[in-house]
Amino acid sequence: MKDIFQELFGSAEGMRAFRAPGRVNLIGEHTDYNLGFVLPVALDLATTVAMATTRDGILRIYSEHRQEMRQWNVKDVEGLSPAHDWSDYPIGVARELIQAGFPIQSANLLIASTVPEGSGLSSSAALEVSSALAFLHGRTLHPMELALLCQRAERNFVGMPCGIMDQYISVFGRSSCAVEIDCRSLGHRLVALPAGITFVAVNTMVKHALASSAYRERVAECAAAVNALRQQFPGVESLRDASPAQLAAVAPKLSGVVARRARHVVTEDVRVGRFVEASVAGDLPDMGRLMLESHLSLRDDYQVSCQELDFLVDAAMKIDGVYGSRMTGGGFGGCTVTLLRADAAPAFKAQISAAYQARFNVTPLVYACRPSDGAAEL
Ligand code: GAF
Repeated sequence: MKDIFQELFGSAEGMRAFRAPGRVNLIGEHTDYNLGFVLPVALDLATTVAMATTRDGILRIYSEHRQEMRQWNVKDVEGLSPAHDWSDYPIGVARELIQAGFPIQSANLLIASTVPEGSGLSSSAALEVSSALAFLHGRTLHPMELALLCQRAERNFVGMPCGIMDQYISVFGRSSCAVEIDCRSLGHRLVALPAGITFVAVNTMVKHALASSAYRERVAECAAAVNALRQQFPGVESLRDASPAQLAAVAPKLSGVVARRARHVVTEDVRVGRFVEASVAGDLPDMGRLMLESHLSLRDDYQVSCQELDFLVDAAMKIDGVYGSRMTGGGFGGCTVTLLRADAAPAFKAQISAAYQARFNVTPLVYACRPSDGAAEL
């Protein structure tokens, strides 16, 4: 990275590099903004931002993936409007840092990433968190504040009303464990994964372009369900608080769509708890069943799947050694995650690729999900 930095900016003096991982979510989808539970794993796919301060008053950011350089006067950063491209992530973070009392210095930044974009593996949060660490350049910010600040950047500047899962796991990920996050208390516990198994992500190669507007709609539909629930059960402040029985009681007052959205969230929260118990007990068939139930609920009730994701899940379930499979992330494309015996992974990769290629004439990328640590300086 130092060589590229030197070549791009003429000097790599004082360069420091910061890494933040992408994630795969094992279960608990579209529950984070309903203040429920999620169970992601930080991956060894990560974004690295290298930075060196300069004295010319200019902030330059180069994206290796896009092969694009952007530059701004540092003093203008606070007042910038979104450009609706990749630069909104680091600039959104820079603005939040300024507002939090961390002035942005004149600097050169180089972004490099192995997290595939638009694939449901959280390339956005990896970019936000690694950019924030680069801008901080050794200044300390509490890890929870770091995650929340990056979430604010995405909500306020990028304009995506996301929950906290992606930024949280990018900061707090741990190698060898999944992390169960309580999205209301913002506490977490580490969940050991059974021996002899592995998780594999398969990329439909469909970029989730529809996701942003559909995501917004889902957030609004969940809020509508909470409003109706509250009239009858004043203690319900978010779907996290609603039991299946309470939801059934108000269902006749909800539109069919809103009732289905709420049913997904309420049942998904229950599945996260059961999945964690099954993981601790090493009950692989139960873990697999819960993943499949999650997928069907996302497909039928939450309606955020697509034919490519459904195909991959169905095809995975027919392959030897597979316990369960589901879409992961926001949906409308991106990846599935599959739980399988570790020794079955090579054959799984070959068979799922061949099946997808035969059906869609597209070669899917397949990633071994290796749990990794959260963001840090390299
Ligand atoms: C996206 C969002 F950014 C997350 O906050 C989460 O809601 C996820 O979709 C769905 O579970 O990754």
